[in-house]
Amino acid sequence: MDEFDPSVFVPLERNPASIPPPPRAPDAPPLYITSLDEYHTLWKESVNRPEKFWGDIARSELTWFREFTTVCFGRDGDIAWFPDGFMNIAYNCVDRHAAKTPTKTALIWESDEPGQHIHISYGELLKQVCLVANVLKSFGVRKGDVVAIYLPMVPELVYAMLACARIGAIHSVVFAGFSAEALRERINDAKCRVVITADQGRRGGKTIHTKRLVDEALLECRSVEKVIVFQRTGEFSIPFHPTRDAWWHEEISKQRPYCPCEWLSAEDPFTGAPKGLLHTSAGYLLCCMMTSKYVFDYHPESDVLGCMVDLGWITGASYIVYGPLGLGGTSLIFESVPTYPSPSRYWQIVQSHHISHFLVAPTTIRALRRLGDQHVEPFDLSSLRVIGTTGEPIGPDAWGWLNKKIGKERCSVLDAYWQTEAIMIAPLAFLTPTKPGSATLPFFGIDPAVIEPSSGKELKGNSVTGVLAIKSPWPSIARTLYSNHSRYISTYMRTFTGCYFTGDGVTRDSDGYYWIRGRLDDVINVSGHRLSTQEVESALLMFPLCAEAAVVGVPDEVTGQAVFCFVTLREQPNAPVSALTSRDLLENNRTGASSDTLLSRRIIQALSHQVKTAIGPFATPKRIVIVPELPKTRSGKILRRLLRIIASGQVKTSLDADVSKLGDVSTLSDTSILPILISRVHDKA
Ligand code: 6R9
Repeated sequence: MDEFDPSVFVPLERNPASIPPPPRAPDAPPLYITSLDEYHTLWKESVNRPEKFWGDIARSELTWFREFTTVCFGRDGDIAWFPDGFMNIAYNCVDRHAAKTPTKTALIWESDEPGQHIHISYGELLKQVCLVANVLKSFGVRKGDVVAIYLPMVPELVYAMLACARIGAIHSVVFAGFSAEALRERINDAKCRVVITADQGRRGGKTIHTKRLVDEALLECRSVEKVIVFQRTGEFSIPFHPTRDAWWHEEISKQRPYCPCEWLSAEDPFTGAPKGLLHTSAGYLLCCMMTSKYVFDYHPESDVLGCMVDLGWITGASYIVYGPLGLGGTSLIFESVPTYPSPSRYWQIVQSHHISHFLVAPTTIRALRRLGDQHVEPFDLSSLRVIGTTGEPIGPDAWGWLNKKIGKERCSVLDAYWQTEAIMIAPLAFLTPTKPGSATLPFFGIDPAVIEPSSGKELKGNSVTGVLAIKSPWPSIARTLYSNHSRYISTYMRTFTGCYFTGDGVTRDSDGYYWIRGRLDDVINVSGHRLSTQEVESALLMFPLCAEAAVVGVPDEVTGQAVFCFVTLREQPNAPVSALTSRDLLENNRTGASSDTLLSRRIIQALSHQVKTAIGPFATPKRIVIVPELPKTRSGKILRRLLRIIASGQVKTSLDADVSKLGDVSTLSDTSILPILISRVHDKA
């Protein structure tokens, strides 16, 4: 950890006063937790007496086939929660609600084409899940088998996930925009015997040849015996392998619509999450439900949760499926993209489906904000109560836009920090005073420690910066890395003895609020000064024209490493560079016209000055390149690894041989950006 010097994060003079939560509408359902004092009392209990705290909650919130007698067993990464209890996730998410409220809407599906949507009741959901579960059983899928699901965002994807949970199979959901190669890798890693897919997908008005990609992937997947094909578009000319492939609709027509639930141990694995992490049944479900309830103040009787992310990302699994359905609420599944057919699509959906809870990745919000307020203004967003972002720091500017333009200053706007591995730090809606840019206070069961990286000692008290670790065990922590427990222990549990290591830098400010400072591997060493890329990005983002920024370190003969910045610009600037219009800039940017124009030069100078004054002359960027988009994963994380290689000049052309130097680009959401990035770097180098 000696690469990391916490003094690079200088947050304290930027420790703003907290903003009180907005007043609650008179007709809003009552808060679960009514005061900050109550939160503090419960939080203390959750970390001081975790067995009592989680035991009580697990008993009251989950339905058990056989109730546990032991709450927690083991320590330091080798941990089991409720180990002698038996339950089933699908039973908890479907059956128990179908019995009580069979006609209540469980899922709203909004298709790629606006206006086309369906409502699926709990009764119908139970039937569909059972049918798929029986199909899987008929193909020999048993408890512990891994099923790959490569479907577009259709209700059948949720049926398939819950069908797996019902029979104890482990689902590996692969985003249907991933390449054949990425799919193949995931299938082979988990040795899947069955793949569930669709003939084609529709996304943003375009057709995706899903089945064709599966066929390509399966050329080198020995383990797969069956491919179940859901007919999304009904395009019959898709290739069909007579013995291996089976139509979804034909197979379910052979099955009865009830399938008994497998009794699963609370500790049975149920999802192989991305990153190869394994979650177990009861702990994971419980925490999805509890965060939906307490962080988002989600009331299943009346609220509609619209979590606008892919189901292949843990956030989608947790807040499209397991959180809201575990509580018996209504959840939206969205097939399209936020800009189809126009950048108003989200707001249209909020209006027409009366979304109360809107969750999204900050990157999407920054992109929409960049396109201008005119796309938001005509819509009635009065159904919204809570807006949540996760996955990346949201930053005060984008937070402010969400608060003002979307939430109209009457919604709780929450920045939730968590990882695939665990659920961790977030404000409680309508309760925790917010500081834009801070994830605020820990969730129940999370006892954060700020660790001094070189000594590994805990930094007690407030106004400290270091590495974020978690001291106490809690139920939703991922239990292992698939087939590699020793790596799991060494990555997460051994770095700082007795603590779970997050890999993120953190500041606990003078009020005890947590500020996530970015991944520790994103640190640049300029002439011995260690800089966090996030710090430079925040400085760039303070410049009004800058929409997004990604900063990487490149080798430099003099300084060791130098700061290299990629930025995108806003469409509707309210900028001090008054001579420039946003159109000029974007046009200049899009057409690929030489970036060496007066316009871009002036912006680049201003941005450079911004960094210099905000951080110090040593941080002055070596290069700032204006680009139309940044390379991101589906969940909106900037792939700095690719930018680092491109910025260092190792990739000179867009020819295959050169691009292959970038390594695995399968998680990139849009590869068409790569040639543009490469040429922009070489434009002026
Ligand atoms: C849910 C998810 C985890 C990493 C995490 C951190 C970053 C997530 C954040 C945040 C700042 C937030 N991260 N939420 N950084 N503020 N509110 O994203 O899981 O894909 O595993 O990523 O994302 O760096 O360590 P995952």
